[in-house]
Amino acid sequence: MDCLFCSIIKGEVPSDCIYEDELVYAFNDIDKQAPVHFLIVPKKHIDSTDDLEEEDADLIGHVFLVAKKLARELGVTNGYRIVNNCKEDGGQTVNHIHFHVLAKRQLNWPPG
Ligand code: DGP
Repeated sequence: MDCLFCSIIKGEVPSDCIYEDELVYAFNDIDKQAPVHFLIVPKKHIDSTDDLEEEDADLIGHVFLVAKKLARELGVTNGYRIVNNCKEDGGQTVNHIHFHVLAKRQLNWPPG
């Protein structure tokens, strides 16, 4: 199965990596929507949030703790947004679960 984010995690496709551990890989988004905009991608291939299983609960908790840690390290002091687009209506374009972290500008609500 061809998966862009699996290829990025394996280093087969270059990326601007900012963090990696045994569970997740984080890199700057190619299509930046805020001064800080990176993706946290579980190394385990899961298509979307809709495909999560009970056994993935700790992994997703870890994603959020990594988001907090990286935001702090990047000097984010005024808040941030974590976004997960799920499947077609949710606006997901890469079918490997991932979490956007956006910061350092006032973000709008509601989303489009
Ligand atoms: P989503 O629409 O939620 O599935 O977000 C996918 C994001 O992935 C989108 O913001 C652009 C980003 N992206 C797509 N291809 C690449 C790539 O090759 N490198 C990087 N760094 N980001 C990518």
